[in-house]
Amino acid sequence: MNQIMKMIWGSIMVILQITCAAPFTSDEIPQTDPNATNSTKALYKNLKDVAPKGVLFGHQDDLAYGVTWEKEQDRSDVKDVCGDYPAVYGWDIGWLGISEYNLDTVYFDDMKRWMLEAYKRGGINTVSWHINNLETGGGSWDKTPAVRHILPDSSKHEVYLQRLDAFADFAKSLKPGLFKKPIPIIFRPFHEHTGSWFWWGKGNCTAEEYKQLWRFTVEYLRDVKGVHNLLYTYSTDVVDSLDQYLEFYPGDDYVDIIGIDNYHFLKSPQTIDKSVAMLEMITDFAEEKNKVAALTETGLESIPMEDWFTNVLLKTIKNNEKTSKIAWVLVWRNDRPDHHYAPYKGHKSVPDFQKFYQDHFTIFESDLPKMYK
Ligand code: BMA
Repeated sequence: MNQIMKMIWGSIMVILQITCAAPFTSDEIPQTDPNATNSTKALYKNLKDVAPKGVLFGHQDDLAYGVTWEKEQDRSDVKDVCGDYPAVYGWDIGWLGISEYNLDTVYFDDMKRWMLEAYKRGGINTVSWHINNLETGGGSWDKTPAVRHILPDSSKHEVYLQRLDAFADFAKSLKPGLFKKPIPIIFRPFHEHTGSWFWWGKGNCTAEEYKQLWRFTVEYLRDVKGVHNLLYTYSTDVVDSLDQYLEFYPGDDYVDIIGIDNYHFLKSPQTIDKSVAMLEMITDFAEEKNKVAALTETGLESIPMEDWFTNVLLKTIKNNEKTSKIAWVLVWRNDRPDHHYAPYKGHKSVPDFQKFYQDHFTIFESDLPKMYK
């Protein structure tokens, strides 16, 4: 090879190395899916990076309605009171596949539009699933045992597959542009299972049945339906110990995010210690497993305590180095004056929420780094 050819060949090799270099190291890739889309991998890595630096604020159904309004373009009760959107948007797909709208009357077409709007502004979407009892057709709170009936080779398995197919279509349809891959979703099915109020909860199914259902769900969505834009969140209700937390844990390869829902011990400053201990427990476990921890649901219904956001919630999260490592906190929906978890215009908790917003540790949408790059 003459000198010029050598130079050209050398340059080609350098370009190839740059363009083909794996952008993620092996422990940055979500363990549930090595073939996750690049933006899903990026979201996972960026959640890990941002977790110790601050806490993302999330709100359920934020764009869909507020205490005194519904379906107003670009409106959000959170934005009404602090001028910024939440960083994390919670949605629920209960009734997907059997109705055009979910159990709280949010139309799935609207939900998809809002999810894409949130993504385009840089926000993050997480989806929970108040799925009907597939044995009886009743709601999630119908405790008739159903898990064993929807597992493979059982009487209601086909019905479960139809629901999963509907979710796979939903997840794959969330494309931000014609030739773009669907946007990442943080999927949080079968939550609060350490309590016994849902049909997938303790006492209504065995831990083994729950694990089988979870693993089947991941494998079916990923391997049969080819859904590669999901991060899976395991979230219990409040627990006393790591053993209790892990009783239903389906395994490291089936979970990306270590979550906990905690309304119970965040009702007053008196129980902060218990909440602190639980956050320490999940951030320790997440660190050991190289995963992300999150306070996946909380809130004080109708916020009768004016300083709840700073004096209970933020105090718990910022309590110490370990508690500070949760990636996000999500408060539940703003339905009506006696059932809302974020403030709305005129509510007495607004001044304190503004302090919470201004605190350097809280991250709202406009503070977010680029989560998909
Ligand atoms: C509950 C309440 C219900 C709602 C359900 C699912 O906590 O908010 O009104 O239907 O969540 O979103």
